[in-house]
Amino acid sequence: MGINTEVMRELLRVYFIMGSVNCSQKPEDILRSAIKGGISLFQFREKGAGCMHGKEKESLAKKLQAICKESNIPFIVNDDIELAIHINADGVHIGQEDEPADVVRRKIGSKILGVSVHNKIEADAAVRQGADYLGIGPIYPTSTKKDAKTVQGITFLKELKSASLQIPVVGIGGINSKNTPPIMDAGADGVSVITAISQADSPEKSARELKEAVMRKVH
Ligand code: TZP
Ligand code: MG
Repeated sequence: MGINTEVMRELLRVYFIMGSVNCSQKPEDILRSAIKGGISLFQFREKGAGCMHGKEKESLAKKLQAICKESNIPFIVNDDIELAIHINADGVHIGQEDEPADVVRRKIGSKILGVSVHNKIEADAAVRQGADYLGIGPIYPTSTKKDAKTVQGITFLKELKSASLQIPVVGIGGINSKNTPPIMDAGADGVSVITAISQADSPEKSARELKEAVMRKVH
């Protein structure tokens, strides 16, 4: 584990995730606007039909990483551990279909490690294997992730809270500023969103509204 737990909680408040296929404007413009609005963390998730690969993907990653760096927003890479190491990203996010968290932890050293989990067994394993935070979802219906698991609402978040897990947690899936309060009340440290920001007319305004909704409820 690399990062301080309380710092991690703060980074998870408004966690923006995006890849080229999620964007209706230029990804660089969306990211700059989202940063102005107050996002706290960014994940490059280049996935789905028509997504980039190889050098093209690396080039977009570097562009977005440079924008994050200007504003001190940590830059996380989804799934692609090799890319994360190659460009010296601040962390990686993996799911249950990726390499085991302890293997990834050994590869990335003290970089941030996020793991998606769907039940207490997966959560306990991720904690043991060195995760810095857990991603929980889909909380609400989403059309962004085609292979998303069943919608779970806030049930699992509440279960984790009552188990007094110390690890920071973030909700994902169909989240916007209006439906954020129950997620925070259930014990999340923040919300992660794709569509709510990447498809907004004003990513800046959307990020700001998310931040306000989260900050009203920060524990
Ligand atoms: N994992 C669970 S739901 C989801 C991921 C990556 C997609 C979230 O996207 P959106 O657009 O915020 O619902
Ligand atoms: Mg994955």
